[in-house]
Amino acid sequence: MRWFGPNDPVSLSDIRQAGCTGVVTALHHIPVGKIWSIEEINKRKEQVEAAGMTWTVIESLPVSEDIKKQSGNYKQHIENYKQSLQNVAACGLKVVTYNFMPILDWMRTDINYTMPDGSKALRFERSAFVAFDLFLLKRPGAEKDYTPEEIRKAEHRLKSMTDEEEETLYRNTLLGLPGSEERFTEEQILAALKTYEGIDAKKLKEHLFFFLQQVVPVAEELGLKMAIHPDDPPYPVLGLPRIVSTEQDAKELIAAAPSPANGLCFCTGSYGVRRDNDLPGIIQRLGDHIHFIHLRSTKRDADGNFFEADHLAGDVDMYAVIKEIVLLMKRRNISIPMRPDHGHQMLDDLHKKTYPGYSAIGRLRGLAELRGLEWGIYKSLN
Ligand code: DNO
Repeated sequence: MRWFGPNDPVSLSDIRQAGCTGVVTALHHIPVGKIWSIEEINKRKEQVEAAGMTWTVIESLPVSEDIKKQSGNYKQHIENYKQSLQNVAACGLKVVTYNFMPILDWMRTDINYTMPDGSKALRFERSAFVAFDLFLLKRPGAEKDYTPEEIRKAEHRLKSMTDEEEETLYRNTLLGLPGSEERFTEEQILAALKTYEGIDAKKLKEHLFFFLQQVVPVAEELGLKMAIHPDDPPYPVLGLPRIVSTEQDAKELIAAAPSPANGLCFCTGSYGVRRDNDLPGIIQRLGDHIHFIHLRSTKRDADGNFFEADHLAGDVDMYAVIKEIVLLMKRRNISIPMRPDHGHQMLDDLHKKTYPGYSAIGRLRGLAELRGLEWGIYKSLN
């Protein structure tokens, strides 16, 4: 399971009782672009080990905005990234997750979507998002990104919202970074968006490939595996390019710096939002480059909305996915780290304050179901 560090309301002991043998975590307190020191890495590692678990997967060693834009201090930041890789390898860590999404990480419009059973899920509602972009954020030029029909629906949606709902939508959409409570102000986000003017998908890919060509040889030498998390949702948002959304994107980034160290965090919840992503097929074709797996399922509809479903429900065929993973692990003769991604807020957790998607009990349910599925498939193949 993921652990956000000492400030996480879910403790290491809770995670261990869920049946986990390891956690994935990161040094969230170190500013993006700065070096992770051996001392800080070891401190975290010792905390995890003292709780009877291991830490081998980092989620995430973040890539700075300067690196994504090739602006300002990006060369220094790449050098710092390489140094951090040296340090994490020296401490015995194995997999480095990162992403290349401009400015924002994952995005949802609703973090309290009530499921029929009373639990709460994360949801992306297209009309609410368009209403946010056009009428709350008032992003210059936003109308160009939407059809007249979408704009009409967004107007209608806005009219149905109370002031409080507007504020909540604003807060949810700009929540940005898992593990932090911070959110962008309107001025900050508009200013940040402006700095991406002139950076289209082609350019952003060039920047990603340049970054990979610098860091992948270092990772390979150190025996580390790099695992890029896909875009969530897997398409452009707020006029920003998104370049890790499809199998084709994944193939291109692997080809840009060919190495066993250059790989993917295969997030079924993110890739799975697109109907054109064939998840079991991606595992078959790109399996040698899958170094870390997030298991989650979403349910989409024809209007472009989706919510996070139960781990074994929704649009992801979890049986087919896990079967491919089990076959892949047999073929490669390794155990690929994986975790239940997100979970519904349920039972006692409904009354607690937790990071959106990362309450304990919903993830425990996901973990239990996924582990059972994996075990059953594994047994049936032996
Ligand atoms: C969301 C997570 C992502 C992921 C980063 C990896 O819950 O899956 O925020 O950690 O994109 O860099």
